[in-house]
Amino acid sequence: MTEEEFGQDLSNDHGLAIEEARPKLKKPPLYRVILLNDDYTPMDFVVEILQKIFSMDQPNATRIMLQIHTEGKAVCGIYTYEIAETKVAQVTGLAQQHQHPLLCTMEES
Ligand code: TYC
Repeated sequence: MTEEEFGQDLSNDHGLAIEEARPKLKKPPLYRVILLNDDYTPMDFVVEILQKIFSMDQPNATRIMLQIHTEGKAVCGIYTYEIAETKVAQVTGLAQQHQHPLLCTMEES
């Protein structure tokens, strides 16, 4: 079959390129989990929370606890909504069990 018969010249793209469809993966919104200072929660308890709930080693946990103590608050981690919500609930639960007034909140990052 000649090109004349087939009716088109497939060897010339006239400068047009075909782009592969990109998968539409939206990044989820992220949330900062924040611990607030108070006058009564023991420093050791906060260091333990930072180690257990926020997976910090002892030097980092101590540094962040002191930052909260001196500056009033600090970001302890950044997570997707459900994970941030779970961290807040875990901290709040542990604080209540031990009757400490420690407050933990989250805000969109
Ligand atoms: N300010 C508390 C004290 O002097 C210690 C503390 C640190 C409390 C961090 C809460 O998120 C906090 N015992």
